[in-house]
Amino acid sequence: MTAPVRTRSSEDLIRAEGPVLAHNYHPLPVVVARAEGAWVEDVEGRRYLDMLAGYSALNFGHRNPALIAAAHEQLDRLTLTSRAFHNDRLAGFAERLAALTGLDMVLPMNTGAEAVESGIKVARKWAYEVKGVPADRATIVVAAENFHGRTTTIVGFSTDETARAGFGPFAPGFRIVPYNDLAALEAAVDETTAAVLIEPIQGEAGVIIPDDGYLTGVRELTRRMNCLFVADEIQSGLGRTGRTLAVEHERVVPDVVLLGKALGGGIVPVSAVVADREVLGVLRPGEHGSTFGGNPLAAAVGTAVVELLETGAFQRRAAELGTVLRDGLTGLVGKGVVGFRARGLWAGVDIDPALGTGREISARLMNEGVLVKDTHGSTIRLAPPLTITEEELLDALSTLERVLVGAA
Ligand code: IF1
Repeated sequence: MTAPVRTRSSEDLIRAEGPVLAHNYHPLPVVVARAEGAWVEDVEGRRYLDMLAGYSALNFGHRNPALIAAAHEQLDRLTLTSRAFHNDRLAGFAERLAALTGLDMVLPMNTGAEAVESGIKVARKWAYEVKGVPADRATIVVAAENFHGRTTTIVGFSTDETARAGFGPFAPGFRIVPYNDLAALEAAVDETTAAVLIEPIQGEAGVIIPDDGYLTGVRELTRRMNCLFVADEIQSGLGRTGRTLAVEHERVVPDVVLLGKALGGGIVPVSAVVADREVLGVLRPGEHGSTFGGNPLAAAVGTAVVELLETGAFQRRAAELGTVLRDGLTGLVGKGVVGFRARGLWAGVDIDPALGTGREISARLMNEGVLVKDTHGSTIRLAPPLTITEEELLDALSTLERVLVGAA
C-alpha cells in the first residue's frame, strides 16, 4: 500500500459528514481510505485488522486478487445491459451458483433486502398457484429477533423497535414466533402458510446458533405442512461458518436459499434467490425484476466468487481457523468474556457489562488497531475475512484480551 495523498484529515471528514449525510448510522470514528486482505488503512495511514469484513460481504478479503481481476476484465468489456437483452455472463453465473447450492434456478438481484423481498413474492405466488391458498390470504412465519433488511415490508416483521418505529403502516401477512422453538413454529403454521423464513444463524441478534435439530425440524415441519423453507443465508452463507451454507451443518436442503453480501465479492452488490424449478418457475415475464439484477459486472464477479467457493478452500479455512477462534475465546471466558457463540469464523462475544458497552469495547479495540462491531448491549461480533492468517487472528484475540484486562 502506497502512502495516501492526504487532503483532509479523518477528523475533518467525520465533521464534514454531520450536516450533509443522513444520520442513519453511528460509525466508529475511523475513516478508511484503502485496504488489502484483512487489513484496512485510514486517511492518516494507521492500519487496522478488519474483524468485521463488511458483515461478511468481504469473506474473501479486501480486494481479493482473483475477484478484482474478474471485475477489471469485465469493466473493460461490458458493464450493464438491463434484462431487456441477454448478456454473455448471466447463464454461466446462474449455472454455477445453482450447482454450488444444489438447487435448480437463480433469480439475480442486488442487495440482501431485495433478495428477501423477492423470496417473499415468490413464496406467496407459489402458495396461490401451487399450494392453492385463497387470494391474498398467504402468511409467512418468521422468527423474533430476526434481521432480514430495511425495506418497509421487512422492518414490518422485525421485533426491533429501532428498526420499525415510525415507518408504519406495515404489510400484513407475517406471523412472528420465537426462534429455536419448533413447537411455537408448528402452532403458527397452517393451511395459509406460504413459507417459514428464518436465518440458520441469527446474525444481528448476536450470532445466535439454534439447537442441533432445529433446522432439521424446520425442514420436516415445512415439508409435512406443505409450505416452503426459506433460508436467509445472506450473512451466514458462502463459507462463513465452515460450509458453503450454514444449513449444511444439519445436512438440510431448504426450498429457497437467499444469498447476498459475499456473493458480490466485496466489490458490487450481488444477491440471489436460489430455489428449485417448482418454486422459482412460478415467475413469468413482467412479474418481477430489477434494472441492475444480473448485470454483466455483477455476474462476472459472482461467477468468480462461486469459483473460489468451488475449491472448498475457504470453507475449510473457516472451519480450521474457527477452532482457533473458539479456543481463543474459551480462554477469555471469565477474563472479561461472559460467554460466546461461534461457528466457523463467526462469533458473538458477550462482554462483562461492568467493563463497558459493546460500543465502548469496540472503540477501545479500534484504538488498538482492531475493527469490530457491537450488536445489542455488551455483545461484539467477530467475522474476519476468511483469508485472515492464523497469526493475524491470534493477534486480534490477544488485543481483545489486552483491552478487556485494561478495562477491568
Ligand atoms: C445495516 C445487522 C449484519 C442480513 C441478513 C438480509 C440482510 C442482512 C441475514 C439485508 C443485512 C446488515 C445490513 C447492515 C448491517 C447488517 C447486519 F447488524 F444489521 F444485522 F450484517 F449483522 N439478511 N445485514 O444480515 O441485506 O439489504 O443490507 O444487503 O443494515 O446496517 P442488505
